[in-house]
Amino acid sequence: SKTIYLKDYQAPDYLIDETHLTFELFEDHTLVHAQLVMRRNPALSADLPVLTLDGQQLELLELKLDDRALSATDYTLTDSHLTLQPTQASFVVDSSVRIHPESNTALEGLYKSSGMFCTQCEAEGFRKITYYLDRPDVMSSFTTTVSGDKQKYPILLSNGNPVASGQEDDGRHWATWEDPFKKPAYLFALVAGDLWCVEDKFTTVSSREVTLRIYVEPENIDKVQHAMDSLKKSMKWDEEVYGREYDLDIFMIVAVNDFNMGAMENKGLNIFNSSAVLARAETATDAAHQRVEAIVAHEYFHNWSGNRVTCRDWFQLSLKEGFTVFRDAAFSADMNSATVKRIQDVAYLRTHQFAEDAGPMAHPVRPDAYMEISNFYTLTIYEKGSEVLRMIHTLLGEEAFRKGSDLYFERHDGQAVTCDDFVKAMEDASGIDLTQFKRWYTQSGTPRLAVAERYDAAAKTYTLTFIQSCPATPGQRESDKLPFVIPVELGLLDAQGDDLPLRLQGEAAAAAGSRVLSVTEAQQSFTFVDIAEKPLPSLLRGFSAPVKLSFPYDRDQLMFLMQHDSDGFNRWEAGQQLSVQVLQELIGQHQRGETLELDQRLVSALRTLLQDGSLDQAMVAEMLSLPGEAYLTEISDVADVDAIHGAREFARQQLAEALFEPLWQRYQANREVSRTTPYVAEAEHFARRALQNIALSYLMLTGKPEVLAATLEQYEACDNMTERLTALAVLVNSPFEAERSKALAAFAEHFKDNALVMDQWFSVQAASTLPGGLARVQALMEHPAFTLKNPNKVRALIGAFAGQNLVNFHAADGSGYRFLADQVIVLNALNPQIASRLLAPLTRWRKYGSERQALMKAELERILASGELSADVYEVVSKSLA
Ligand code: B3K
Ligand code: ZN
Repeated sequence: SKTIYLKDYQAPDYLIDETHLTFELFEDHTLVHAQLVMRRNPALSADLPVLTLDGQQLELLELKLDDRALSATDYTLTDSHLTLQPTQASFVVDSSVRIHPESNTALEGLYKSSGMFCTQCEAEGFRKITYYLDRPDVMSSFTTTVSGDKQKYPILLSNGNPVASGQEDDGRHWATWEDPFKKPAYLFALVAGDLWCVEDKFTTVSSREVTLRIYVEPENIDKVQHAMDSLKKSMKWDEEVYGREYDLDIFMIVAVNDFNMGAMENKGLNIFNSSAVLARAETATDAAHQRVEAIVAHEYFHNWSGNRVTCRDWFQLSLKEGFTVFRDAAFSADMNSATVKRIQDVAYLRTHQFAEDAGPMAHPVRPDAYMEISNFYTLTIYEKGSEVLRMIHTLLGEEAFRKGSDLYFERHDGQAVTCDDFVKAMEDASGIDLTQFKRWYTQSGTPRLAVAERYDAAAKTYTLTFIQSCPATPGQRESDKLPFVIPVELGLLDAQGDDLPLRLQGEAAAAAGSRVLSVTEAQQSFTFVDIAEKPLPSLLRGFSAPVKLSFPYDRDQLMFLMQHDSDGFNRWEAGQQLSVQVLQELIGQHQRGETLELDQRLVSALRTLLQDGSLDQAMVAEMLSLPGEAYLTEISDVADVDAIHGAREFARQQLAEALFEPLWQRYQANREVSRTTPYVAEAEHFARRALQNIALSYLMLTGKPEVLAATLEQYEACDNMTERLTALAVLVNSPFEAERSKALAAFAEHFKDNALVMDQWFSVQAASTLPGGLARVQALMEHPAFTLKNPNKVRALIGAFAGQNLVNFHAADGSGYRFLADQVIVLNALNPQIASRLLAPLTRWRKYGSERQALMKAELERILASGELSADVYEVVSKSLA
């Protein structure tokens, strides 16, 4: 495989002003006719170089240049390109190709899913549909005609507005769509199928009426209202918060069952994984409802951050993805609890993105090289990219940031631009120089920020000294890395837990209780004056920068912060740090073969929380959740899988027993409300169920009969999937074998026709840490509802096993690794993108002890030697072994 470098970027030789497509859909092939109205790029010289079009897996039937049929001697064809020589500055290329969507298992380009045709073109799938300049800086208007059997495919959709349709005499019909907005080919979409839709209207801020439609298979028509509500909220929010109005007369979402990721922002015709759009009480959990809301918003927001203003090249991917994640996070924060949203995002970032940053695939937010672009839809591009935007927002403030985004959209509407262009708009609008800040785009790895304090009682000064560094990452030595701009939001607490007024040496007046310091040097001190007593610092409030901060808090200080910090995020963070300290102590005891002894301060801190009826229940639920095994792995130098699992389970068990009474009370009170209130998908109800459910999972660890009875009651009598799935998971992880089997069987029988619910049934079992996990997963692969061809199934069973069931996946005999490698080898031929993603846990081999390292590496080597590898799998495996 060949590496592509950012430094080699060149503007396109030719542009495509208009693209006219005709698709003739048949059961055993599809014909695609493309007419491309092209011209020499006027920004380049007047000579006429050869035209090289991208094209893969296409059978060329006919090729014309300005109406003149070309013969095989007039062009060159390889398995990835078609080259021909234009003779004038403006010209028209006509091509006809045959493709085979019916046998496309990679789910890229045009393919079939549950009998319907659909597309996925980002990043480079359009070249599997027709010969084209398949790069995001070539933007064209599109007209698309689709024809197909009227009975099988009554609905024929593409981007833009419908302009014509008609019947043919042989049972076929056709429809023509016109998209007036110029777009790159990656935003092209086509759908044909037997679909029903829910329709609604949205009136934009300038009083234009937009038709909204969500298309699904008929049996799912009762599961789209939540997505429709989310869409309308998103449209309103983007008008209010970013001044962005929708631009076409119609906005469509289509749900498909076989999809490589969550959803895709095709202009005017978003295509969604059905798991990211379908939601109703009986079949989708609270988390699934919130995920649907977030993804609907994310794809809708792309209409401006991605579509109207797009990326010049794929190295700039975070330009649209980091920004759009930042936008959807703010939206979700506004719709639900902002603090809880931040906690969940940070926990996810620190567990998964930090691990990526520390592994063989680490790359900057703006990468400078890749082999397969599909491998770069990463946590770094999305989540860290969003953190980078969040820091810009923190440094500029709300108002200047909005001016900057307005300027960006206005200046670059209709263009394909770079991350530098975005930052320039922010600088121009705010007058703030972001030159040094831009290192966040080019330097990979997670910075460390060590903080030390010094209090001078006589001078009444308090000094904080920050030392930043960033570990080596592939291609970047530690010594090459220059200091980042790290915004540190902080407060200083007095003995009562109140925020002290903050005045830095040299400043005229004190500011209110929380402020942002910009740490810009490798080592830098800040001295606060008029500090009458030694304060307790609350650092990095709201997680104001994606760094690993260390400060030598003792456990009593952390308990104090848990109760008093004015920043909700940092109250949670103090609890996490306390838990980490306590768990690391237990891990050490486990490793030394000592009797485990839980620090009772953790028990009393959590007791205080449970007994305080005034706290937000969602916060209490978050604070009761101990750091996960994956996070404990990430922060270990050498992760001891068994000690981590043993220590964490011991702590959970101890907490369950010590806190039985308050947990039981909170559980019963909340279950009582759930029992008597119909399901509502809103923050306050999410909060109640979250606390109810985490309480239940602790309570069941005691094995008491009244808890088993309560679990069975909840399982059978609830009206929603959140309570039902929790009860099922609690049983699946319990020693009550008869009840477990019975519930699993009843669940499968009841939901056997609902693929998304069956995914949850697979996941709950795949994640069960009881011994024998691999054998259970292998047995489930034989279940009639399982298939390797459906990405949701692969993620639900194999992905959940390797990613969430760490004790079983990391079994000392290497059986988990062998199993995963076997699946990757099969999937490599079927669906390279899914194979490559599934592989991630094996790439983390450096985290483990030498025996596991050897076993994991051996499996990577076996994959490498297994035959012809896709670029996707080859890149990840070869970089992991390098
Ligand atoms: N832009 C798509 C992701 C496409 C992934 C291609 N392998 C979804 C999103 O981020 O909104
Ligand atoms: Zn996106």
